[in-house]
Amino acid sequence: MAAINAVTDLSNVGKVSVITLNSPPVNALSADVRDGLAAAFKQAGADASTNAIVLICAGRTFIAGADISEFGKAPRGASLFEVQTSIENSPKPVIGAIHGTALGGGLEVALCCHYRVAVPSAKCGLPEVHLGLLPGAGGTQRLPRIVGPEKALEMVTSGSHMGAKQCLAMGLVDELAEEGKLREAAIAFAEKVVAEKRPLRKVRDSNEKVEALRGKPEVFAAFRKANARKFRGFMAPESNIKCIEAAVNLPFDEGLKEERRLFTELMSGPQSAAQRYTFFAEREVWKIPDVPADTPQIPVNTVGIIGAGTMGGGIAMNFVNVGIPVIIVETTQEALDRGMKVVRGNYERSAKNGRFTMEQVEQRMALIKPTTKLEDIAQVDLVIEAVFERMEVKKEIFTKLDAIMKPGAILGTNTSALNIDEIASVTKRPHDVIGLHFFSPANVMRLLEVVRADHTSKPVIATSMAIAKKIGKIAALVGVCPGFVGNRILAARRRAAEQLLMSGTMPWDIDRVLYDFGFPMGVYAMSDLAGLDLGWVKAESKGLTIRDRLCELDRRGQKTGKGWYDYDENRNPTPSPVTEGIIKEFITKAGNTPRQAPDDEILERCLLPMINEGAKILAERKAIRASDIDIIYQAGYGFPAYRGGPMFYADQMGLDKVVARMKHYAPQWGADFEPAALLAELAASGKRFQDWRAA
Ligand code: TC6
Repeated sequence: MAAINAVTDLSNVGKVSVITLNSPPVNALSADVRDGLAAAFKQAGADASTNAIVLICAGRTFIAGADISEFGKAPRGASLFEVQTSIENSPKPVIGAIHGTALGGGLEVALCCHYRVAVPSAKCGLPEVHLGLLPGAGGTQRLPRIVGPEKALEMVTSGSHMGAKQCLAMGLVDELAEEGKLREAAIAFAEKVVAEKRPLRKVRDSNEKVEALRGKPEVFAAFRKANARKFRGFMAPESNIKCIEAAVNLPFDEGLKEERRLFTELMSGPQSAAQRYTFFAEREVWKIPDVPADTPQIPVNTVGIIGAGTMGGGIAMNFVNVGIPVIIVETTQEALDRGMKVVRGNYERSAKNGRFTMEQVEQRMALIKPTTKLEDIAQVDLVIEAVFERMEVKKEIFTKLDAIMKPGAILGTNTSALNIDEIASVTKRPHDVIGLHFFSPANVMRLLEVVRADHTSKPVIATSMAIAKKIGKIAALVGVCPGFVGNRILAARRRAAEQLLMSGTMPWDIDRVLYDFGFPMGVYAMSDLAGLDLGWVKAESKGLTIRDRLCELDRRGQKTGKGWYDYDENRNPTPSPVTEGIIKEFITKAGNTPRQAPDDEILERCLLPMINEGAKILAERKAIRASDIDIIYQAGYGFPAYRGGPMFYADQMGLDKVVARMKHYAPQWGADFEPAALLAELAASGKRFQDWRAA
């Protein structure tokens, strides 16, 4: 085997040249890889002793795409286009040998090979849309020529990974190889191609499938319409669709030009910058500076959950979904039965929607053991308390847990706001106590805030993060403070919205601006969904707040058909004159002169306090890094992915401008607009949140 460069080897097996890439972790198309490929194809093409070429990768995967960390930097080395051209125009047949994942630029390279062989576990896809991009190396022009424009539309706009068998059926792969025998199979396939004198098949020349859709714009119109809600606010899906349209309507080279134009537009825009940032943020969030990856973990084979309410039931589903048995405890048989019925109902609904079979529903239900005896959970490895938010109740439960749980069990609480140090203080093992803050509905929402208390041990933290990954969540480690990270920032936005309301801006105007910004719903629509009566006690209500008055009128949200908004029978909201009347009364009583804030002011006054609160959280070390806050906001609160999160949004705005706008509002709107020390400091030194790390 001859080394072409540090990441590329070339060897001959009989009459086949084998080019092997080895650039861990994922063989991304870095400058070195491109240089290596360009040189290797040149050398193999000129080698008179071989008549075919196999391209294969070492390590866990085929090429997983362009090197995302190179985006936005000055170009170096051979271009991807050069590499692709040398493959496609090779005088000898080139066979791509795929294992792991052929993604993005990786699949685009494979599409330039004349043939493709894959192991059954391999996956192919064009996930660029998740990075706010489109496959900019011919993928949008070649893919529809193989799989057809309709399937290509679906693949490029969803970014989904297709299994090898599916790829074989679609013609994306020509042959499946036995698992673990890819190299031999690809070489044998190459020999067969030569023996049978098969042509140097170029995908670019195959026009039948794209031409079949020419003159049928209605197919694209229908696709756009069917996906309008899913694509709302994102630029990349529309650009991907336009590229497939170009593949259908233009000759190949013209289509490539259009693809390049749209790719460049996306690459230089703010959305892709946010989505690329998110890609790395989602990986960084698992890394905890003082809890290294080799921290010992506690095996978690059984879980106990206290409370069979909406939260407890939803949490239980996460574990049984991955085959971990759960014991769920309630105080009364009725509450237990009710909770189990809700869980069963959720599963049966999924079965009805075809997500799994009734047999699987029964298998999952069989993994949940309901009980009214707390002692039944004494031997579980992890217990999660999910009862209502009262400190006395939580303390009572943790005192009991301390008495009965086996040594070393992890004691988790799902509190969303209470002081976990105080809860832990009633036990003799505060090092085993941790917050596991799931978001409702717990079986659906991706986010888990893992809350580290003063004495939580490192193995307990490492295990909690690992278990979160196992159950498919994205976890962020946060510290104890009121509301932790997510709800604390949400409270800041809520205070800002209340100020807007009390100065004459109506809830539906605030919500409209937040929705247009990209949130799935605004402050008041969310309050209607959650129920205005959360924490409201009828007997104690004295009509002192707008919420009291609304609840007193039984305007308790969607569930009573009215809240901040009025709802029709399909739960469509309309602004409510009753709510407006009550708000105006309160404004008058407070002596305020009503003024409708313009949209840009509404947005700034909602977002700036969130950013400021985020800065305080970082300074207090309640979050490890700004990008963790952004992950929390995307995964738990619907912050639009194409804006990155509140902290990235601030970075993009420029922290000096953030500070200037806050100072503009501070004299009138108070403390939430006084720039936090860290924010002021970063702004003054021209720095960004994303570069800040705790000293
Ligand atoms: C494209 O191709 C555009 C082409 C047009 C050109 C004109 N670049 O996810 P993991 C790193 S766009 C750089 O934990 P897994 C990752 O940061 C690209 N780095 O592993 C992590 O680093 P860390 C289209 C990358 O086994 C490490 O590798 N392709 C890239 O759970 C391991 O990653 C994609 O969007 C990259 N492309 O999943 C695919 N990929 O250890 C993106 C990964 O320092 N990648 N890294 O934290 C993936 O979806 C997954 O990484 C995976 C492996 C499925 C390949």
